[in-house]
Amino acid sequence: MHDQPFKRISVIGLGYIGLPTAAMFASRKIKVVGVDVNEKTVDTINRGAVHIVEPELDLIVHAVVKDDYLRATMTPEPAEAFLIAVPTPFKGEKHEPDLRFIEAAARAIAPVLEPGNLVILESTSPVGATEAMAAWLAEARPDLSFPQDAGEASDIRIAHCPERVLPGKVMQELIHNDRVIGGMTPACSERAVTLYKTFVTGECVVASGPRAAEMAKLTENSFRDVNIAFANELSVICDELDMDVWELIRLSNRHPRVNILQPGPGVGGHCIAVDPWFIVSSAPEQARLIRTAREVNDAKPGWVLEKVRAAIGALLSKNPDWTAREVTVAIYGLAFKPDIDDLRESPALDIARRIAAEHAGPLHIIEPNVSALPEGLGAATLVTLEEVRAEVHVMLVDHKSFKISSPPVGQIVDVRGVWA
Ligand code: SAJ
Repeated sequence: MHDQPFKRISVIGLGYIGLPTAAMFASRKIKVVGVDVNEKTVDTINRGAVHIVEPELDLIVHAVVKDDYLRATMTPEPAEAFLIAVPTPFKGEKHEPDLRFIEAAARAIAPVLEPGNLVILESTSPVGATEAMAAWLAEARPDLSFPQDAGEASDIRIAHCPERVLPGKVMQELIHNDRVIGGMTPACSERAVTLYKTFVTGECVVASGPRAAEMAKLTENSFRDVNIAFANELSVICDELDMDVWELIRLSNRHPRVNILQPGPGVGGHCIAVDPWFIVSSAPEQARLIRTAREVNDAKPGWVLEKVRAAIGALLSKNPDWTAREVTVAIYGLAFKPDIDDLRESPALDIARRIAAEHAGPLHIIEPNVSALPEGLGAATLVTLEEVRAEVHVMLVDHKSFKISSPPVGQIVDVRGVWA
């Protein structure tokens, strides 16, 4: 029974992870019902279009909707497997995880669950979230048995299988990355492996349980955050010592067991700047390094702003008859990382907004991946590389087109080492 193929699955949450995953199953000729609370998202997908930018996704969604393998709806329907891919933000000053979207998804699918169904939590979650989800489902469906009470004999199988794909490479990484599968019982894991094997060519590695899978995902992103914090701290130390951090990291990385990541304007996106807090909030006394890494990375935009202020100040002291009104500042890049159009949780956008709020002169912004500026940038103008005319140049994101540009004349604040 465990290796019977799935004919109909449902993906709850059609965002950056849910939609590509739904499209991938549908491309393997499985009927997929996508569920989302946003009517516009549902309508867009049912037209065969996409509401997010991810290479290859638009073509695949178009094809699977046209061939009737993927359909979106706002109301859950019966299926053999349910994958929950909803956001897990944090809340409050203590950065505590906010599980309300998981709870809402669980309560939404509970009425349509049938014996033999598999429920997978894909959202990056704090340790214990899968068990909490199982408890919400059991509360809503006392007529069904769940693994927390019935073990291997349960009507419903439950597992945590965290997504681990990199924005910009989602469609390839979904297929090729290994998956960590944390079932609540061995039978739950086995059923989940059968599901993912539909399209995953990487290994499906079975963890001891959902808690191990939850913690593994948080650990992966914390590992990266700590490494980036190390690079960001080195960049601040090198600035103090008047040294070139890019040369330093290049030289150190020639050691066979050293691999330092790159400093930048701070850490953005919806994962690496969030997930480490889930570890900190479950073990606040013990997670000292992980917390400090978060603080180091979160402090970087403020440090960059100070550098911009100093560059404007240096220019004004060289030209005593100028005021800040005569100084044009150019900002290179707003996205949260290179070569994407995603501006959400972007430290570059945060820095640009803070400059816009306090600088009296013109602001030029070069962001080749967007066609209009987001709000909060005052009277800033979106210009091309060729159009920039500025006295202060602030390099924040190393987009491909910037890397081949020659260093401009004027005061330079380059936090990506593009013109170094
Ligand atoms: N960054 C640096 N220096 C670096 C690398 C990254 O400053 O050397 C910055 C980026 O500019 C960006 C942030 O870190 O602001 C995060 O970017 P990223 O490319 O490291 O990661 P994400 O957030 O796009 O995706 C991560 C991935 N996790 C790991 O690589 C361990 C991805 O595999 C996860 O699936 C994703 O988080 C997620 O959804 O959790």
